[in-house]
Amino acid sequence: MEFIKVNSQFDKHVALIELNRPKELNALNLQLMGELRDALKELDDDNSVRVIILTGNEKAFAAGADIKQMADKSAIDMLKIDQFSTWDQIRKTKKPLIAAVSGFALGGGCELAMTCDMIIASETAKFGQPEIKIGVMPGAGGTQRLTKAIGKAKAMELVLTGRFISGQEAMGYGLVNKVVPVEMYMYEVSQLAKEIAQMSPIAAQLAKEAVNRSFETHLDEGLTFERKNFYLTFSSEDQKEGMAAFVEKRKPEYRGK
Ligand code: DAK
Repeated sequence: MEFIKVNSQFDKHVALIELNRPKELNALNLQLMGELRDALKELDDDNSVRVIILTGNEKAFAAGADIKQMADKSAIDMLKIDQFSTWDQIRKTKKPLIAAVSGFALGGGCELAMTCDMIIASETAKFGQPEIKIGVMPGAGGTQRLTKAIGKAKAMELVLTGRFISGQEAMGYGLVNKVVPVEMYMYEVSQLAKEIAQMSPIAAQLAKEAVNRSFETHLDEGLTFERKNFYLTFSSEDQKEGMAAFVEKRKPEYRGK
């Protein structure tokens, strides 16, 4: 792996992926995205991992897709490269995926953060969809996810002006879970990951799937989907363990079975 670093044992049941193209502010070239897709798939299949953190560095989470790599491409070149399958694969990660964002999260970088399930930001974080300034528009979910996350008026403003917003502002719009000083954001995200890693990984996966379903369906169908996943949790040993532990007034020991 040239452009990402993976630590599958960052903490108990917690894995960490760091984007690692610092000189280019973690611009997302095709190789990096391929490596990220493969790493996420591997961690998703690894039974010892329950939560995955995705981060960049203090200066940049990711400043977008690699403009230099895209600049001279034709529409057909872009179609043939078929980046969508990579992004789709990332979107289908089953385990909880938390973005730890400091510095720039722009264009594809902002879209990548929004693909994650939660975002912890540092006070220096800057979110934006500046594609309009280079004559294009968001292409990896920006117009859809940003609008769902922050509403039409603000999404229009960001997409049409290319302006950046701070982590604090992003939190005000509901895009970000928490904003903390820069020296704290990795600590904060690891605390959140640890907390989730203590839960039944089966319940966590089914719950994540149900929350995400709410974006894709109407209420009735979403409620049916939720109910089926709820019933499914009763086929796990973890459900028996969780409820027995409650009754016996002890801490549950989930085994992901
Ligand atoms: N691509 C390539 N290189 C980049 C880059 C990027 N997005 N962002 C920064 N760099 C490089 C700079 O060129 C510079 O390289 P050198 O000149 O040193 O070789 C180095 O990183 C440091 O950047 P700066 O010197 O510019 O640093 P500053 O602090 O002055 O400015 C900045 C930071 C983030 C404000 C600025 O670098 C900037 O505006 N960057 C571009 C931001 C941007 O426009 N992002 C959106 C790109 S379009 C799709 C999937 C994804 C996408 C589309 C489709 N499909 C699935 C189909 C996504 C599209 C995009 O993201």
